[in-house]
Amino acid sequence: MPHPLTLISHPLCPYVQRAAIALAEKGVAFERIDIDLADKPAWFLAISPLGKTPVLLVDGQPVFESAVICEYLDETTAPRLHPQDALARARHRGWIEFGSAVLSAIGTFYNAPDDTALASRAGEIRRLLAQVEVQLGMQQEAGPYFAGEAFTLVDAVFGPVFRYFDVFDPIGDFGVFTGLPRVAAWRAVLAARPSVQGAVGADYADRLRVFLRARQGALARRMELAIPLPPPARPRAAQA
Ligand SMILES: N[C@@H](CCC(=O)N[C@@H](CS)C(=O)NCC(=O)O)C(=O)O
Repeated sequence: MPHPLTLISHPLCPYVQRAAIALAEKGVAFERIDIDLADKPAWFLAISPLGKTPVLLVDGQPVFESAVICEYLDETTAPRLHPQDALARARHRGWIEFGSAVLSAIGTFYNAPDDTALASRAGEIRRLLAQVEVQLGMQQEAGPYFAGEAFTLVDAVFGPVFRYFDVFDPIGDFGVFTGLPRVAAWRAVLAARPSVQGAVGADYADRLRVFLRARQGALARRMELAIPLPPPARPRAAQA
């Protein structure tokens, strides 16, 4: 019998992670099915109109778009991860959209063809995160999460955003968090949250490095210098 909640996933997808984090925060059991986005199965294309993960199957009915999935989960299962107040909720939705813009900027960063573009795209990410820094400074509640003591959907969105930098940091100092102490503190708190940690597999960093190398851009070239691949296995000596 199929599980009542099935998350159609990809091991690296930050949008999938939002849903996985929301489910974990709510203590809801679910089945996760990873698919190959480079070779999308026909059954997946039949339930995902844009051919994108995540899709949440609820009793077999597909719900697509991560923000919509998170809203559905929030409307149907306690504890609420969105504020009760309509205005505060609208503002949180804005920051969730903003989180998607940061993800797009990260995509342009790891696809940068040369060092000049890489630096400029790192600067763009920093410019976006500087706006988050201002917002964190204006919150009535001072941390540790986006809106104070309670973990919200905005936190579920930014945990996967910050996770990229756990892999980028050893490659080089791109200055993305320089002078942004509130963002840096928020990143650390989210990295320690069990729901955020559990949203990816133990092989996430290795998989991301393989993905980044395949981009063959400036970041991949820097990786070769900073994190050399293990030497190829030596051919075995001919048997006597
Ligand atoms: N707006 C979508 C974005 C989802 C998305 O871009 N997913 C990526 C993987 S992280 C995808 O499925 N890409 C496959 C493709 O575009 O062909 C959401 O929030 O769910």
